[in-house]
Amino acid sequence: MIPYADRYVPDLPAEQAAEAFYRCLSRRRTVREFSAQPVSLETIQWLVRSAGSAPSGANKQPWRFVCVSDPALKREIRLGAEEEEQAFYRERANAQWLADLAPLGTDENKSFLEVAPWLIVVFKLAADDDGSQVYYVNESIGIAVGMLLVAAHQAGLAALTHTPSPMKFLGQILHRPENERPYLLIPIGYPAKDCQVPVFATRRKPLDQIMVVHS
Ligand code: IYR
Repeated sequence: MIPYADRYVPDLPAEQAAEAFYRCLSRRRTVREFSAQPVSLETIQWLVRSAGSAPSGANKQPWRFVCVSDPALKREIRLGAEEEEQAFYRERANAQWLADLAPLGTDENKSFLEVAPWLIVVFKLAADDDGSQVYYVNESIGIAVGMLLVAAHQAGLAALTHTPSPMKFLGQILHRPENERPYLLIPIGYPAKDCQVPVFATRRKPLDQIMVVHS
């Protein structure tokens, strides 16, 4: 053990620091219309470092963030995703699911996969690279992705948590080893200048519906 000497201490009292962060974070929107404006590799590296600082079961860090800006690969990924999404919208989704998605205006066209300057393809490790066990993988990687989204937001970037299903094609296109399973596909970039977001997605449940207090 070592002393926790570099603890982050905000300039503000906890209530104000917490509120200020909420005011920033509550302006995050999931975006499907990206600008082609480039984002540097250095920026993406900082985002992935933030994600990689997440807590994980036994600190196994059971994740890999495959970052793609190569246009040919982005195109392949788009074509793979659109193939699955065509099947989803035409056959796999039931009527209720399609009704729930209607306010988002989504369909099988996934042009954002080519427009966004970066695609971060998140893989979860079913075993560590040396074959050893990993723990609480879903919890760990979910936290890491949350931290990635927050890091992108505070850098002024927008992201989309995209889940073409099934996602097997991602491992094939990116030649990932057997222990890596696709988890999420995250286009990242600046929002398009005339970017629209669904008003439906801005409606957050009020605190009394998401919070129970015993004090
Ligand atoms: N994966 C599809 C469908 C989709 C499903 C849910 I649940 C969403 O919140 C959004 C979309 C697509 O990306 O279009």
